[in-house]
Amino acid sequence: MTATAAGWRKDFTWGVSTSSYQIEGAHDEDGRKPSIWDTRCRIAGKIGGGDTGDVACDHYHRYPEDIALMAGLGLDAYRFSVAWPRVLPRGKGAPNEKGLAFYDRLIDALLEAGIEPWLCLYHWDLPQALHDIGGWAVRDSAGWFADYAALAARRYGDRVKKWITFNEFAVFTLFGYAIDWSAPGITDRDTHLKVIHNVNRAHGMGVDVIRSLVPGAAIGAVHNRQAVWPEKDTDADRAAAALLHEHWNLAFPDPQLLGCYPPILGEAIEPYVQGGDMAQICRPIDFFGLNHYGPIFAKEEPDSTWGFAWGSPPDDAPKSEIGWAVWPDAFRDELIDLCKTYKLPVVVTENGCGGHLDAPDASGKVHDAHRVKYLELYTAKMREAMEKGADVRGYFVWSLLDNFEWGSGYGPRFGLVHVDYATQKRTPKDSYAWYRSFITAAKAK
Ligand code: GCO
Repeated sequence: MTATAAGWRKDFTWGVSTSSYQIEGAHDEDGRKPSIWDTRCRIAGKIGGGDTGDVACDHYHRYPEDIALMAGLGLDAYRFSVAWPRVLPRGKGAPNEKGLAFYDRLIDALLEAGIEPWLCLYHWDLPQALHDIGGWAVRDSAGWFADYAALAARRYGDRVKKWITFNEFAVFTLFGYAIDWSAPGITDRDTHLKVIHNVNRAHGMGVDVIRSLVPGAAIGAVHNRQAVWPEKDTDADRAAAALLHEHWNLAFPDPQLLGCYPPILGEAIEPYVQGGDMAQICRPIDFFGLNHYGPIFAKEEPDSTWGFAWGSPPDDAPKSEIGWAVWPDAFRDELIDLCKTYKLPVVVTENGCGGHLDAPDASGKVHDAHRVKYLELYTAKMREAMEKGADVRGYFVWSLLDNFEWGSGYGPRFGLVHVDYATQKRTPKDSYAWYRSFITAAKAK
């Protein structure tokens, strides 16, 4: 299916994405218990500015105002994540009714505003209580996730028909268990391998649960997927890029959609694979969620967990204000490659641009021409990919609001809407107006 000659497909979904820990706040309100990110934020030196998600964008209380901002864009859909420790404070066992009721209110208000809820079950905030008994490193974790998925499916499945099991499997596992850039900050090869396999098993079990409990559900998984290039054109950096490519781009989509691990990782993970695991992991899903910002770079790092480290883009490469490579052709090529490799419809579940300078001027306006330019470039390349046959069904900007950018804290701003964290004042940026006009025009053709 491709873009119509005159314009975008009539059923193309335009949205925005957020995540629970990055925007909700209310970290200990109404029964929510700590996640591994609450714990990490309390370890000195781990988060830029010493920031935490304790308050974030106070979305837990301000969601009506935020939904009004979504409606102002003319959105079709909103992708959010459920905070596992809000609905199951200890990760399993007794649900927290007040936590469950928050998402009832959110979902009902979205539907009232004519915005389709896209629910992601896991956007990195594992209940600390589960980590304390082994977390993703123990095989029971897949069952804990399946039980959590069942709770959400039974509670929300009458109103939510778009389901995502995990956000960015490769990012939270690599950064959390091999590089110490994310919670829980472990750097151990064997633990990382167990976590990769158990998260894959959890995904497969989650798909089965949602499929059995939510009639008509469209189920997907979200991967941050992009080209991995060597920082220097040397054998060592090329080998580093090949291994990071397996970790970043293949360790999850391949077993989930092709039924096998990529070669180097496959050999390393073999000791943790038990009979029936691969069939449990590889379950039919309905869309491939793609988060994409730009290509990433690898360099050899002999003393690291896997022998590779994060490299830098070439000095002359176009970059965003936060130093990420801006490479629209790589986005086009990624979309085309994905469709050929996995033969699934693709939904761009995150694409956007970080900035440091977004702030209201004397007249109170937030001019973010850099973000408008990025979004223009990337949506044009998405259109080009579709005209070359890529089956792309939707596009969600990361993000509606400036929010907690993990290890960087509140420094980088990705929002179409500026948030003054001291006052919680929301100010739509120029890119908000651009997106609203873009959606209006795309729907008109
Ligand atoms: C990710 C996450 C988001 C980030 C966004 C900017 O891709 O890391 O999905 O939570 O905030 O992508 O880094």
